[in-house]
Amino acid sequence: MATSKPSALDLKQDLKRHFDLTLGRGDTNYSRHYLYQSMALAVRDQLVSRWRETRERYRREEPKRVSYLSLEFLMGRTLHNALANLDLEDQARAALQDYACDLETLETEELDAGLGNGGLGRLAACFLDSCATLEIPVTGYGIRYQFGMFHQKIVDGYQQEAPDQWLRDGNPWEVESPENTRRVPFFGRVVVEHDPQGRECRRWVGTEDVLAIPYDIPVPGYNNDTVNTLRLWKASATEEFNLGEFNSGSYTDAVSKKTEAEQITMVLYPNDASEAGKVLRLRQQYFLASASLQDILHRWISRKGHDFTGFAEKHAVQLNDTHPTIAVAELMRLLMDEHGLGWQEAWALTESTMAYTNHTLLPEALETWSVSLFEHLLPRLLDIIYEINARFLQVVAQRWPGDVDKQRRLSIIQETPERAVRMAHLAIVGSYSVNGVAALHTDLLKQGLFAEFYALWPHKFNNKTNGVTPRRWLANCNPGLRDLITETIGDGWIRDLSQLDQLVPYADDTAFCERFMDVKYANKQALATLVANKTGIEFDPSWMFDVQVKRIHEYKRQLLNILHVISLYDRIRKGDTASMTPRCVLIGGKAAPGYVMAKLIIKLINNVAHTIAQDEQANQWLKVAFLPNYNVSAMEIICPGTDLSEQISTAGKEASGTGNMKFMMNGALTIGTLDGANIEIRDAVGADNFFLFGLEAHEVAQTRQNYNPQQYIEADPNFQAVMHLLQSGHFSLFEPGIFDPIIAALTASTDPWMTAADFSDYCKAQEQAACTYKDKTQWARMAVLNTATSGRFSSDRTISEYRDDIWYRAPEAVRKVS
Ligand code: 26V
Repeated sequence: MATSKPSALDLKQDLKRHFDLTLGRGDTNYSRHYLYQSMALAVRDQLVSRWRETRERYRREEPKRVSYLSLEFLMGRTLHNALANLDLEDQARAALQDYACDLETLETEELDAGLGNGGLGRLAACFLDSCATLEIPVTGYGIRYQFGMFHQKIVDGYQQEAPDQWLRDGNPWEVESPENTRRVPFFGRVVVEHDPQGRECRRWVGTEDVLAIPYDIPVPGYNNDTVNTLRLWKASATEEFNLGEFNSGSYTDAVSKKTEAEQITMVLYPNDASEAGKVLRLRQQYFLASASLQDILHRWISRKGHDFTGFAEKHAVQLNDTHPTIAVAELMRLLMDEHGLGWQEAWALTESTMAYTNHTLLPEALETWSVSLFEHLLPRLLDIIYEINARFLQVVAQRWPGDVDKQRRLSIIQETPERAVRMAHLAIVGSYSVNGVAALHTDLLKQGLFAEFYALWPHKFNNKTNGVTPRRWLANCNPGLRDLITETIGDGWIRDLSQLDQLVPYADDTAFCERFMDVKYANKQALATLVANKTGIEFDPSWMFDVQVKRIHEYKRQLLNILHVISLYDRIRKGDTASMTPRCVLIGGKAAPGYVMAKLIIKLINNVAHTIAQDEQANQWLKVAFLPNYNVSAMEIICPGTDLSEQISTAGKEASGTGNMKFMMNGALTIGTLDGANIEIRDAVGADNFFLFGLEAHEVAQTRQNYNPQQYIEADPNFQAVMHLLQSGHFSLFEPGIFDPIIAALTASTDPWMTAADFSDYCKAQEQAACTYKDKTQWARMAVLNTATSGRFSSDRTISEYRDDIWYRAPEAVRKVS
């Protein structure tokens, strides 16, 4: 490291100074909370000089910059990651010696930054870590939500939502940067004017503006001197609200407008399953896109003036799903209306700058915004979208002359049931790269959802299989395994995860396998403690730990999991335990507050867990717990302590999955369908080391043609017994009929998730897993092989591919023809 590291004494002095002076706590009040704050400030001090140097280096060297635009960054906690990346853990421990508090305990004082829903938001956070580690000049742009993902409580088995007050005690990791405030217009109308050369030009007037104030969060690379930036925007009312209207007598109107402006960044939308369609959500999207693009353009103009030659060679903007896609039209607006470029020039620049990542195939999650809403909120942007569409439809007409239906299908504007802007179409038309997040997902995009775009522009489409950061998801969350691996193959794997393949031979080394399983056992003890503390249910670490944690959604099929649990329960009641393996089943995840079926599934899981907990006999073999408020920090305890990872979505529905990768790295075996990245996980570890079941994506489509769930139930006595228990109200004795909607969905010929079709095969695979678990040597071998072959699923690999194929693709390839 070029920047010198502080000694233990330096850090100790900094800690004391912040405790005594910055926070003014003296030495009488050693509350853990203030101690955490002081440590965070002391560590932040260590980041700031590297942060400044990184900014200066980028300014000097002028590398191509990447802006990662995302409505979500699910960062979790920061302190441990910062200490580990700066290699200051030992110093921090030493600094704490006088304070009767160990580092691990101190770290739990930090609240998670839960600024995301699930996979998409956590992926953005993993990507930032990899970009800083690979020293790529990437800035994350997002929203500083006052309330992140809601806090989930379970009351009588039902999910209850409470606000997430993560900023309550302040946030030591952010630095407000008011000098970089931007102004974002809304509402108003468009007028046509003529410039001095007599050319027609449009002006957006009468707007109600909102200020965007940036808060910067440092993103340190692993053991290098790079500190990148995550810039989160907060909405604030403009001065005019305060001065103009306040003084003109409309005091209350002014105040309500002020709060309306500040609403924009108040709360994260908690539905990741279907689009919200709410005006506030569109305001958030435009707010982020506009403020971020103004930021990017400001830096360019302050150095190069209004000559945009070479801009696209120096900038790439990655759109994390369609959420920030209004950026395509906003960049056009800024370049034309604010900086005087003509359409051609502005478009050439826009479409060689933007790149779009798709994260879902589910039609209900594809965003459309009604034209009338657009017209009202962003009239100038709608104008521009119409023009983009008109020019695009000419390209379509040239390629497929006379095919009006094709034009209708490809149009950025949907006509029925209401006129609406299709954000995915805008993203594809406006980007030089379109990528999916796992091989199967990208194939399905090319052959299904976006087939006609693929026919038009095959060169735009590419795959980037997701990954997760091995720092947070192995080295930091599993120190026992980290040390064992490092002792065995050195520590190069932390930067280059492919080196884990050197562990493959150790799968047949008895001593290594024993140590590997000892680490697993200790991690299971820690997980059992978490489960006991949060649910009161006691997990026995010698039993198999079978875990499914992720958002609750029908396509992820937590229902299939609990049906299997019911079948085990039924077997125990019937005394069929001779070949049984005792297991602890853990399920966790949040349901979107308006998603009735997902919430009912949570209730079913809780009722089944409760029934089993009450049953002495069942308890000899089976424990079931629903972990409330699953989040990033919970996963850091869960994945190291898991034996069996449940990745059981209906094939073709899970774009990639990333939890599957975290479990694999930490030596869990997967039971899963051929969906998303599961396919690549199975290819990497070998079919023998993966419990496969279920229909494949193409079979799902076929079977759907004349699907009859009853037929699957009748063919399997085990399934009949499960349905009988459910239908008889066994799990809802005091609330008769509450699970009827679940039974109806499961047995409907229209069930899109085809749970019944996969049930029997799933139980078979579970049986095989249970059987394998009894053979400790065999299981250990398979677990080691999972860790050893997980190298490909590092986000460092993913980000190297984004860097080489998308962000730094040769300019001539970037400047695509249209
Ligand atoms: C969708 C929507 C719809 C509108 C309302 C707000 C909202 C918020 C988030 C989303 C995201 C849905 C897409 C998503 O999270 N996809 C997940 O992305 C992961 C990272 O690529 C991937 O591993 C998961 O398979 C995929 O479901």
